Amino acid sequence: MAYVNYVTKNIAIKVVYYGPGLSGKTTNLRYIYYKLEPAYRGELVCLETETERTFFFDLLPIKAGLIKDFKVHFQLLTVPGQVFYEASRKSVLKGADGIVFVADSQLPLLDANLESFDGLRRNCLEQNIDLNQIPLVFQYNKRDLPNLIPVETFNRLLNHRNLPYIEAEAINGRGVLESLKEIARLTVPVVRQRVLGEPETRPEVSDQDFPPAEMVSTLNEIKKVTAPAGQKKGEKKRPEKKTEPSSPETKAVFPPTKIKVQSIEDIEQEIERLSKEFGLSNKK
Ligand SMILES: Nc1nc2c(ncn2[C@@H]2O[C@H](COP(=O)(O)OP(=O)(O)OP(=O)(O)O)[C@@H](O)[C@H]2O)c(=O)[nH]1
Ligand SMILES: [Mg+2]
Repeated sequence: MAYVNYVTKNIAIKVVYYGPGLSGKTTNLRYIYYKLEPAYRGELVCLETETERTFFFDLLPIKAGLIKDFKVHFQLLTVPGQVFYEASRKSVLKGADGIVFVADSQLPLLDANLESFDGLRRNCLEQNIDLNQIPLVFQYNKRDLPNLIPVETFNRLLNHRNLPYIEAEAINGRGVLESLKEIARLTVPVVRQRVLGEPETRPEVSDQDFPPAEMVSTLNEIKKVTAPAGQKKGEKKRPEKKTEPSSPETKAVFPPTKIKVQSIEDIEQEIERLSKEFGLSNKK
């Protein structure tokens, strides 16, 4: 449930990127981080293992315009996909307002996707989230690779509610902002209704509302972002640059903050600090 601060007039909407290990969840956040103007986003905090796999979660707070006179912030979080981090996934899901399910489109990973979605169903149940109601968007990622799961198969097996789905190449940015936009379009009306008591019949947030025009350079420009010829799949790149989007303007910004986690307290302190920066408090 979105956090609302009636004094500072802030609303925080929590969106969780969920999916199997290595499906590209962190890559989504990294791309969003690199594409948004610094004025519209906080730090990208990545809690990683030594091998750059997500350990607890990644967090990226972004500012996203107004609902009435309330400032809206999205807190984008990723779960760690590796099977043994089930407890982390469960706790990251807590209080989610929306979910982007990032599936890995590679054919041999069909079972991993289905298992992850089953896990999502289970964890939602435990967190009192109704997976049949919560805003949910499917991102079928890694469409740049060969041997793909057909979109129809994904939709038949996962997308029973006939929800928005986006074919993506997160590594090149394709589909990343579209997915964010879709989940924003689904979550904002629900938050409006639940938090501000506005009727559900209210039209969904329009393209003009989110993202604000000045938030990204231009959406059209973003849609055109593709990997330059020198960075096609299979070619050697420096490993630490592997997940970074390749557009030239991204080089000017600072890299994400990487935190090697010592304890749960460290994590809570980080969230508190970032929330304060955005005029929020994480006390619910
Ligand atoms: N070819 C290709 N590779 C991708 C794409 N998106 C992500 N990757 C790569 O897949 C690998 C895993 O990406 P991550 O974003 O770290 O995956 P994750 O889902 O956060 O993984 P966990 O944190 O372990 O759950 C990285 O090497 C990415 O560069 C894509 O669209 N195409
Ligand atoms: Mg990750």
